[in-house]
Amino acid sequence: MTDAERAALAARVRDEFQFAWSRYKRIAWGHDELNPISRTAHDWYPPAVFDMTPVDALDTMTLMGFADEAAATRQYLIDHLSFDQDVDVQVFEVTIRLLGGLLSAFQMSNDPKFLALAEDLGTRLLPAFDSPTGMPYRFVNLRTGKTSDPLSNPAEIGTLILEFGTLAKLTHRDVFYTKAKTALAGVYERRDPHTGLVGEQIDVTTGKWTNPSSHIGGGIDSYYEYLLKCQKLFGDADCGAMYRESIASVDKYLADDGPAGLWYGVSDMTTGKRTATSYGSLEAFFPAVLALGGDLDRARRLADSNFKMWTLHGIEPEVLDYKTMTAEVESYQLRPEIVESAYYLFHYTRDPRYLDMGRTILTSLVQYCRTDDGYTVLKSVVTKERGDRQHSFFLAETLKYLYLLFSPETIDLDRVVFNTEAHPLKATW
Ligand code: DMJ
Repeated sequence: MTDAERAALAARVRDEFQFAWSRYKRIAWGHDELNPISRTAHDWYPPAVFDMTPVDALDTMTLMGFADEAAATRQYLIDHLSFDQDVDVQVFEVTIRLLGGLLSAFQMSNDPKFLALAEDLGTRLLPAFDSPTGMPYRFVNLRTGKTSDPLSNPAEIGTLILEFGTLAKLTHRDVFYTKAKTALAGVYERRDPHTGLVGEQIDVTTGKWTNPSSHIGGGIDSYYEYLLKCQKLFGDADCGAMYRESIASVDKYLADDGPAGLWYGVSDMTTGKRTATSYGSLEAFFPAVLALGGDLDRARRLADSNFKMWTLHGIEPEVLDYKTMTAEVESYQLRPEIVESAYYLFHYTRDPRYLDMGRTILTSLVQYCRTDDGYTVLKSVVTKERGDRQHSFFLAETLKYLYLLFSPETIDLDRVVFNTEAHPLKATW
């Protein structure tokens, strides 16, 4: 790919971001997300609104150079965002999207009002950690601190340390770091003593596993990502050791390496026995983590499998049986993970195949998911039937990673750590 072709692709992604953002603004401004087919808005926790799309999209527009739009969005958020709301929020989602977005807004703008908003939100989330194990309940009421739902999972428990840790460093309140690290280590300490694997569901009041299914997909995925990135961002050697130990088990029991390429399937955490050959659009983040962790060989081979999954129907399914190459769950949710992996692989290898992958993915997105009023999810990648949601992570992650893949390198991955919602964080402390 020539430099001119790359530049044209970056410009195209920038245009598509502007399109998706403008339709959100036109139809769903003042709400969390856009439903582009019904031309309606979606709020996560009505009657409260947390401006999910503007918070998630803000650092993407900043990186893309939409300076005036970013300034106006920052002002809007400062004037309108309030977390003093009587609603039960999901700790994980609010942390990765809102807390992560506010912290990157603070680091990019140096406006202390964003740190104040982040500290207010973080403080309201803290009661979630008051369980007998220190692992957080899934939901907490932002006004009363009342918690609910003890049946959680490694991803929701272990994907908090980057945001709470950054908040701790920036506010000098260690409590945020300590609580999130205790939670993360709580999952690790309960790994199976024989296989070293973790399961899919755990009761945070008893510390007992309630579902022993082990994999790298939804419910577990970003637990591994945060073990590694905790070491990168904070220099926390415990996290690095936990990552290395965990990934050895994952490679031993979950990797499925054969003539059809490298995949990661599902096994029972106690026996290590294979129970399913499922892999999907969420699992596609794993090459990025492997590359960041230094295992470029597996990262490259798994990124090739990602691309096979994408090209099977011209766009990836939510879940694929990689043995039969059939879609088990046919939807596509505008997910970013496959692009995230292409971006990391290109960064570390400079192999142009990842640019070509990015171009194919962009072309499919435009062909199948672009509507007159924004981008939408698909109900089926086989029939290409459309659903009705422009998720905030499409602007936070999918378009950001595509843009970063094609644009000249501006991010130093030795200094910047992306949270799992692609909000860049830096060790400025
Ligand atoms: C995002 O909210 C985050 O990337 C999360 O880790 C997984 N789900 C979505 C994107 O698919």
